[in-house]
Amino acid sequence: MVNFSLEGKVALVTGAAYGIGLAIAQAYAEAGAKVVFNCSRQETVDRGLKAYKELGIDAKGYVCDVTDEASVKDMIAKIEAEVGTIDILVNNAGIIKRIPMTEMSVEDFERVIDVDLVGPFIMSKAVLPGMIKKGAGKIINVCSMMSELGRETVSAYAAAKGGLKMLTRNIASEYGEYNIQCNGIGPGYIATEQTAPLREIQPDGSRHPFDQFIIAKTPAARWGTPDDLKGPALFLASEASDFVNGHVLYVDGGILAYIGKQPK
Ligand code: NAP
Ligand code: GCO
Repeated sequence: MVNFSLEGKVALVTGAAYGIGLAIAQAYAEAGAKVVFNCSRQETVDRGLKAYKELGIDAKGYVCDVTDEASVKDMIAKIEAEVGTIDILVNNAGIIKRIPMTEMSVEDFERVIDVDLVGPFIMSKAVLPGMIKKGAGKIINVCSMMSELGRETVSAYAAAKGGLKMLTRNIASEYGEYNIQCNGIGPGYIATEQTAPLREIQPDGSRHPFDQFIIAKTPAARWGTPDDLKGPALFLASEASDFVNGHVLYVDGGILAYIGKQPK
């Protein structure tokens, strides 16, 4: 029987206090993994610990900014001492700044690149030695529609997520011989706090124009939910995907396949 179990595995999901990361971590816990997570702020870690407790999951949380290599190294050492070698890393932590490029500061551009691209590099570099020593590992990078497509106001985010797709392929290329698989998961438009501004009900009670746009661009005719990521993320973390490497699995309701609803 195909093995989707994560019994005995240690899974680190960055930024998993809520949203997509929490859903992925919940799926891993339900499959038997020991879940650990980190956020850059204590209050977010506390919010996450409360959420895991309410789900009946014994998760451990750490305050760690994925762009701070010294803090990341310290966190990985603590996890290895307190929990065990990390078998599964999900680079989920991410930010977005929606600013027209000509109005975006270099500082804002660089911060998005740091969190969404340099962070996954730092995190992956920190966990790879343990995976090599163990002779197995899974690294899953949370990519995006913007790994494939551009749109107004998200230049930094698209550059980061496009780079993350290629970092995924490079980790797969460089470490595949150690039985380490690195793949991406590419959510479509998912209803989380990050996309809440794009779904705000308008003063006249109508749906946000962008909300209506995404519904028309999605064959499934709906926004995704974090729960839609659970199955694909479990597949990529389990032995079931041991010969899948350097792939980005898009979970987008069909957006990337669809030109958009034609006018009636
Ligand atoms: P979210 O609701 O904004 O949550 C982001 C999480 O990342 C928070 O827990 C946040 O906590 C943490 N975080 C942010 N910066 C961090 C840092 N420097 N170090 C450590 N943790 C950090 O995001 P989401 O919508 O669930 O998205 C999760 C991932 O999926 C992101 O990579 C996003 O780009 C990607 N994605 C989202 C969608 C979507 O439609 N929602 C679609 C495709 C891809 P702190 O602020 O306390 O650090
Ligand atoms: C945006 C959205 C998207 C989603 C996601 C799509 O402003 O276009 O935030 O970028 O977050 O990345 O896959």
